[in-house]
Amino acid sequence: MSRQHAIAESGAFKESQERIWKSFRRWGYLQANLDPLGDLEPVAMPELDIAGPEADAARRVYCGSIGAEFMHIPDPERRQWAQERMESEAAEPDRTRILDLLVRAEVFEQVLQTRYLGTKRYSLEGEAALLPLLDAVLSAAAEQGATKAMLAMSHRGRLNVMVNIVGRAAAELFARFEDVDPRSVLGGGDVKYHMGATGDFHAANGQTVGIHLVSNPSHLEAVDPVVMGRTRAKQARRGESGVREIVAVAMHGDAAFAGQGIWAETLNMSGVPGFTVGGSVHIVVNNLIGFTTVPRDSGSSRFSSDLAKRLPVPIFHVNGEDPEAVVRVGKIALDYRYTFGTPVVVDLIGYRRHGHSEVDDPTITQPLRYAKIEVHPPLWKIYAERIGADPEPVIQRVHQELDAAQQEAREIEKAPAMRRLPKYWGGFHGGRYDASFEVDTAAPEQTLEAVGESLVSYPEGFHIHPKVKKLLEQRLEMARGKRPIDFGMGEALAFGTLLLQGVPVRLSGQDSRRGTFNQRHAALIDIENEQEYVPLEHLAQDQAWCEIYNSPLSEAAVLGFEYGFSRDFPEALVLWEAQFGDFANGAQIIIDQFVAASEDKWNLLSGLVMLLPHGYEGQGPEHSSARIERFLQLAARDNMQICQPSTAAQYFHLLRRQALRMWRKPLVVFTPKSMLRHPAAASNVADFTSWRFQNVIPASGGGSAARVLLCTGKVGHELRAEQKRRRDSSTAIVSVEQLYPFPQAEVAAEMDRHANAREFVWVQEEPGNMGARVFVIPELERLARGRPVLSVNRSEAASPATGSGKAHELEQKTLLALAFGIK
Ligand SMILES: Cc1ncc(C[n+]2csc(CCOP(=O)(O)OP(=O)(O)O)c2C)c(N)n1
Repeated sequence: MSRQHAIAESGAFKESQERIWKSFRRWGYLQANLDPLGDLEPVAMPELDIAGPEADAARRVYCGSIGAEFMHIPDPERRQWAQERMESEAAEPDRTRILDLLVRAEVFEQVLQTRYLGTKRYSLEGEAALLPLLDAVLSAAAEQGATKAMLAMSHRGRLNVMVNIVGRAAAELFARFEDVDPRSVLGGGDVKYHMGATGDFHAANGQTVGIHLVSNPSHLEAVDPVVMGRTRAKQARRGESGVREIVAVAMHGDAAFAGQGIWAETLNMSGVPGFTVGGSVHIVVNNLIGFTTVPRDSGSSRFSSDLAKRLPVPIFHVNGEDPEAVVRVGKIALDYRYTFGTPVVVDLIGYRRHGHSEVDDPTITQPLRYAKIEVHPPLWKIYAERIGADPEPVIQRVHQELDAAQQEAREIEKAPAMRRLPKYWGGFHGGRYDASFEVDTAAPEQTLEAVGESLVSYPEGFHIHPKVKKLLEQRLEMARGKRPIDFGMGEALAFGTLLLQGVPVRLSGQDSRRGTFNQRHAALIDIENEQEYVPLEHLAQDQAWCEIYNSPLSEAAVLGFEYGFSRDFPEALVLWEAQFGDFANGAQIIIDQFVAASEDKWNLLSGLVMLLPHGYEGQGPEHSSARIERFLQLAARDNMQICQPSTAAQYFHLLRRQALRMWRKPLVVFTPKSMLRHPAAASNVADFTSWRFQNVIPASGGGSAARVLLCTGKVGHELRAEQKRRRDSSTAIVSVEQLYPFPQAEVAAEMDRHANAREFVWVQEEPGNMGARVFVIPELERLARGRPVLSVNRSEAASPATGSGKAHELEQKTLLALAFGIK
């Protein structure tokens, strides 16, 4: 053979070898040995039907206990990284540590089962490898410089993780099982497998990582964006080292991961500038079942993790019965997060030893799988045999520890708090409203003028859009008291004055930077190069930070994220804006479970602001109503504030009040659309330099009216215009600007002031079954001292508004006429 021929042949040989490896890198995961019970059959792949030593070697790497998906990532550097980690020798694992954790996982569940028979605990048995996996992830995180990990997880294995990873004392958990202190949570509180917990994880290298296991509701995956928002806030507190120091690790059930849209929304946000957290580790605790539903019925693809492939991120499937492979994958995943700053997914495949909960019988629906599980040994046993270790001493020790914890639990009299709040929550209050919380929200005239001037300034040579230029000129006149201040400027002044006082501002929402109604213009855009300039970031050297983001077109995840952010930045004004208030119902789970109820359930506060454009303007059923009625139905025990400011100054004071009071309660604001520029809603500078938010704007006049109309929002302006048109002097119009907590004293004062009024009329634009009517009428009746309380509203309806602009006008005309007593 000629030399040249030999070289060519060896080149061809190399190429064919490389082709073999490529095939296995690309498709090997489909034939990997991932399911401990063997129900997940390998997929026939002609590309992998190759024999020979090279194919055997590639098969060993890619079709063993780890199935790696990374060839869909376009960036060659990332593929190369994953390939090298897969194809290099695994580090020697700490087998004693692994066995210890496996024993702890199972003994903990058995003790709970024996002592608290018939109680739901959502056992981890069948997925015991989750503990060594978390241990590997968090230990690797410690090596990378993490000081805190934010953990999200649902029910499965949560109690186990609380004790064995978060480091809560088992005694505290047992006390929860004993329900030692029911009186403290009458009508409130939450079940033990939803409670959050904080603690310390002791990493393999001896370092400590603080852990926050985030409180969550039953609603699966709803916690995902919350944990990301919390992570981002904690990272922001740390500054430059934040992304390294704080890492998010989220666990998911396989059925929930495949099915819940909020997770898809959260994933989509992971690379968007206002929402990144420098990557996160996601673990699918995949027992191949959801309650009674098998994967075939849970989704349309082989793996529940497939959704994650919408992003160029790696997915590592791993057989949960090969703990050493699991530990290896945990480290690879964590290192990937730190190297490339994206999400990474570990799909931990195991089984579920019992029913969905322990009171459920799984043999009714999956008799064959459960016949296998019945005789399947626990993982610690399999592993101890595999490594030739005697597990008995560990088992004994863990039993002794848990027995002692049981004894200790009996002595506990008060429900133990499983967490401590970070220091930055010191000084803030929850609970009932108290007048002592009130603060002065007025701003000095010079400050307003200075802020106003900065708001309209931009760098030399910046090419401003002519329409924006005009708007800025108007704003300058507003700041100088030469023109009434409109809503957009009122908001900018609220933000600006707060920033100068050291209060950071974060706002996100769809198209929020410009503003859906062309009203905000937080970022100015150079028309020649699209460079952006945010005047609110350039007020003063020592001002607080200001971040205003356009969000993806998602409601649930973005609201969840901002709620989470507010949880870890109580000193900031954190706002989420709906495009139209109507769309906030896409985030209903976050509203119900976190915004409205987190104080009641978990004693956790938030000062989040929701801005919800609301008002009947003939724009159809889905651009009219932010569903005031739904928020009012959620209101109880001063859990939040629900307001509809009708002037720019009211809005200004409301935002400032929210930031400057130490009372941390969510604030729902129904914001205007057409009223944004309406002269009646504009305010004078004097209203900003004095006053504070008025819960009720009293009627003008001396109190001699025969009828008193009470209302909230834009209709008040329309009623006043109508009154003027009619030259009516016998009607008084009162604006209720805060609907909840209902300002009883102020409303009562107004009603009493009109001693001769024969009747009180609640007027609203919304249909009778919507709006504030159902909530307000009983309140008014209580205060009316026997005088009649009537209401004027649109007829009850299934959808909030008509689709016809003309019909709207007719309705509105009738509504105003009725309000003035014309039948
Ligand atoms: C949004 C939502 N829908 C339905 C339920 C009721 N539910 C609770 S657990 C569960 C099954 C979850 O299966 P999976 O995600 O695979 O987790 P596993 O329980 O198997 O660990 C269901 C349907 C819920 N909690 N949340």
